[in-house]
Amino acid sequence: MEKYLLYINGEFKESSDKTTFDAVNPYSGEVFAQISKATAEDAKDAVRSARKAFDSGIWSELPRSERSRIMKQIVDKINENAKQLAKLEAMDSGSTIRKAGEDVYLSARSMNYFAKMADVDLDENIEGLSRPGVSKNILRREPVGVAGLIIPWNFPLKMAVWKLGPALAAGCTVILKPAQETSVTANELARLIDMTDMPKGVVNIISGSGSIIGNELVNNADVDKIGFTGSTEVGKTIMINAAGNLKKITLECGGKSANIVLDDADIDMSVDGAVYAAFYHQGQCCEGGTRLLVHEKIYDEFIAKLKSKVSKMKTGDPMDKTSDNGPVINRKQFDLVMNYIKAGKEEGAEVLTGGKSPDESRLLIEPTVFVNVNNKMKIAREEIFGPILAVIKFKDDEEAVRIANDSIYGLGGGVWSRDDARALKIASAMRTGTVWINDYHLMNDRAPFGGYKQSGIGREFGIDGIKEYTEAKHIHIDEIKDLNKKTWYKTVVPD
Ligand code: TAP
Repeated sequence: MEKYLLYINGEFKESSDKTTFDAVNPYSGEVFAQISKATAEDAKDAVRSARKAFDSGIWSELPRSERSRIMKQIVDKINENAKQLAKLEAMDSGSTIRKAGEDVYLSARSMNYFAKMADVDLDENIEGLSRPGVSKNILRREPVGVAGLIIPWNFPLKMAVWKLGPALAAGCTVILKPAQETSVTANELARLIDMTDMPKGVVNIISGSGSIIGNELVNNADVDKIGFTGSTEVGKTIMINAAGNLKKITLECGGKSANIVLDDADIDMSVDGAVYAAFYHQGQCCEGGTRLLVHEKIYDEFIAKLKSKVSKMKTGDPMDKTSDNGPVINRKQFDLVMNYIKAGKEEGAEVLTGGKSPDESRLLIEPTVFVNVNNKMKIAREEIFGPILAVIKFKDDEEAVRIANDSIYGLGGGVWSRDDARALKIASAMRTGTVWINDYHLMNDRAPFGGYKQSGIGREFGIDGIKEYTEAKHIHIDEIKDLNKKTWYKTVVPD
């Protein structure tokens, strides 16, 4: 059986107490790998390694082009190993193999974007400041330092790349901690990175418990920044604990996004889009369109087509290329999702289709659509992270926006309409980080992604995402070299 070790300071090692945990296939229940479980001491060791590497300048002072070249080697390694990575990702996370293949492709694409960005000078000359004509003002973007990167289980490889890419492009050194549920592809990534010219200590990858090693990264004074993706609940804990040395934090947290179908939408297209928005990766998707708002004028036709489409989805073995819906991640998540189905019924919502488990032992849950939902119900307010869609009827655009914004979250959202101007007006009124018009889920490496309200703090992707791993430094250079010509300050007293 494959055994993965901790990757610290360019070396693979057992955890200090030699403990391991199992990688379990959620569909088959099979244990297919063992992973060294880092202790708090190992996490401290990884921080020391990253700190030393950062302070030595082996990465931050490397010419940008060289950092970019090494990051492109990671892209090549991901591409060369795409098939194996996709297979492992599907085995570890329960992702359908179709989605896992796409995830690997997108991971390579995103890393390639960040590799290119590593070679882009983000410094700026600022005009019109201080003493015009006699001073030069430079804005430098310097790496924030050592970054602790903590990620969840739903998109393991993609999340690892989305965190490593901007941090490395900015010149930071890192400690990456994958979720215990899905640590395999991050550990594979450690092996691939080790084959590149990445200097020792720049990238450290350790697996283990969030409350032990994640907590150590958050509390350790030698870590300058935490990049976190996960639940809002843990995000809040991190925010409190990071206050110790006033760490910079980026939090990408939960969501309950509204997907709005207007009365002028192409019905067949928006039905397909609504299914994709809600049930992608068994609904275990932070930006998923889990509240579907449908205009009353098209409601009946739309719902009939939605029922027909969802009831034909194939739930089963994620390794089968024809499966649309695989298992949820673990027993705890299975029970939680089934409890939400129960709660939906108890609150008076009606199951349009689904609602059962075709095979509990394989953690399968049918894609489930609830109708007769109102926005006060639990299934409309709380993030479920499972294949559950809540459909709400609305009468006009104003009401749709009001319902969409009536949420503690603000991560994603969609608008389906043939009228771009009308859709854009609604998109602008939605208090959320991303809105797709006549589409869903599509990420753009150049466009910022992140949450309003309790969906998070900060942004990933694009220049905004890289800036999250930098400190802005202003350097003022005065051109006057003669003391007699200096005027330190001029008091302007109003008459
Ligand atoms: P969490 O339970 O929040 O776990 C996320 C990560 O934090 C895991 O690596 C976890 O470690 C670690 N962790 C747990 N407690 C910690 C602590 N006290 N200090 C530091 N780290 C700690 O989330 P999850 O269940 O894995 O993922 C689902 C959640 O992620 C959903 O709410 C979803 O919306 C959110 N999510 C958000 C986004 C974006 S981009 N906004 C994307 C994907 C997912 P262990 O679990 O290994 O112990």
